[in-house]
Amino acid sequence: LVTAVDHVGIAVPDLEAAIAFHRETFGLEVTHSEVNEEQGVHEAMLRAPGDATGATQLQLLAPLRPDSAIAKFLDRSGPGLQQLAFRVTDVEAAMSALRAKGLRLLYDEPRRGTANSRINFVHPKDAGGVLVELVEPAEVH
Ligand code: V0V
Repeated sequence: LVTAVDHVGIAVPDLEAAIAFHRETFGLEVTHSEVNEEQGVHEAMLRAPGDATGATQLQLLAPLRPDSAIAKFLDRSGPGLQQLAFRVTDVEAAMSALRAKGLRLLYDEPRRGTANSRINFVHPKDAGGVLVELVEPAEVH
């Protein structure tokens, strides 16, 4: 079902400040950044310099709007780990398999994630208190 840990997501109030912190403190490098209007985030993906393409990345997530998931998370919990994302080859198949085990998915159909991936989330109450994301990467050509 799961082929890799795709990324770990941290909610941050200020994306540029968080990028600078992770670059200057830990030497991480930004590989990608984008605005996802539907998800209400301005995000960046970072990786350790020794890691190959496809290795687990760190995702920094800043809110675009006060009613977004990240803004609500920051209000309730403050900055910190917000999600764990598993890479899958077929997000619909993963959704079906998890539904069959009685887990609640947040969306009926996959939505658009980072770099045109297809994503869904398992409700944190059904995954040990962790917001688990399923990511089917876009095909790389
Ligand atoms: C809320 N809860 C969490 C949580 N957020 N627990 C663990 N991790 C989190 N991130 C807990 C919360 O404390 C409540 O526990 C309970 O879940 C239900 O909370 P709620 O008030 O009913 O719901 P909300 O309004 O806090 O929403 C929570 C959910 C929301 C997970 C439904 O954040 C959501 O829709 N997330 C999916 C979208 C998302 O996170 N987008 C931003 C990343 P108690 O108090 O009842 O015990 S975008 C992204 O990752 C992209 C683009 C990508 O990777 O490609």
